[in-house]
Amino acid sequence: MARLWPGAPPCGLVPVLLPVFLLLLGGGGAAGGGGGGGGRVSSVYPAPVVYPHHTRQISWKPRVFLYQQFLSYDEANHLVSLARAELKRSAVADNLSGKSELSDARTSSGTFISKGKDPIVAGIEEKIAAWTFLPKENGEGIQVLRYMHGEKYEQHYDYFADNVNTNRGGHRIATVLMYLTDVAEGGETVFPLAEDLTDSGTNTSLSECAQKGVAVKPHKGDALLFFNLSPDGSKDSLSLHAGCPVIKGEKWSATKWIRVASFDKVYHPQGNCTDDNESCANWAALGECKKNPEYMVGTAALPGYCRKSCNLC
Ligand SMILES: O=C(O)CCC(=O)C(=O)O
Repeated sequence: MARLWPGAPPCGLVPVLLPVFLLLLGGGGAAGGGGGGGGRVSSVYPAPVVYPHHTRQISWKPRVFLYQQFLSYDEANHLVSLARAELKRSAVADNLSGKSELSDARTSSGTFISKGKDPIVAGIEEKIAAWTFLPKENGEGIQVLRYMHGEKYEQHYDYFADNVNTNRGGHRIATVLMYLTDVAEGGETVFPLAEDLTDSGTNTSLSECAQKGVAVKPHKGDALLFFNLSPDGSKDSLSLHAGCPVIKGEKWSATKWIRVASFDKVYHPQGNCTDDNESCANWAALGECKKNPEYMVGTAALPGYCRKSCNLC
């Protein structure tokens, strides 16, 4: 059942041809082109360049695609260095209230990076929009995750079960998952319900967890795109996926969740002075404004869900 997607570059000529492409695209010289092609190409580029031939279809049900060498090594390293000092234990959204809470199902550490935080982050976000054909404004901030030995994200969906998290931009239509490191063993992303197009039998280079479905092995710079909603907008139950436990090494990844509509526009009839959840007052009384400021108060990039109860206005 399990199928492995190797990380070898799709075309051996790419490193040779890349500088020529970049020159033709006007990005030439030391700065190079769009950063979409070469794994070790440095620097930030003026316009996103996406190479369609780098993309492979992993599955059609659900729709999953792998772009090899989507990020340059410099871009991957940059995301790790921005996140390293800010890591906190990852949380999941409660199915009813939508509130972030800790769970044994997700044991990584992570942090969100504000949209457009610096030119490199902005460049990556441009490139994601160019690849997915989905507007930049529909994207959440990139979440960088670190998985140490044994850490994992058990099977889950990226669309929401609650009605609170959909207030801003609706469901997560698609997910772009970028691998920021290689992983010696384990740490694969697996789609247990995906239709296997090949009859490759058991692949022994995959961990036991990954053999339970169609799996992708993390390779630094590669990116996965998968759709959580079907083309008719309904939830795609086949999009169930998991991050397998890391067995050897450390896994760093960066997730960009993309909504159906704008995540940047927050419509509040009474300005921003609102509570978006009926439990906000209770949570504020329990000290959540201080304990969970990203959700309650918001970040520099986005307002939180309980601004009124946190006395911000
Ligand atoms: O780390 C992985 O491979 C999976 C991560 C994931 O499922 C998510 O961020 O939604």
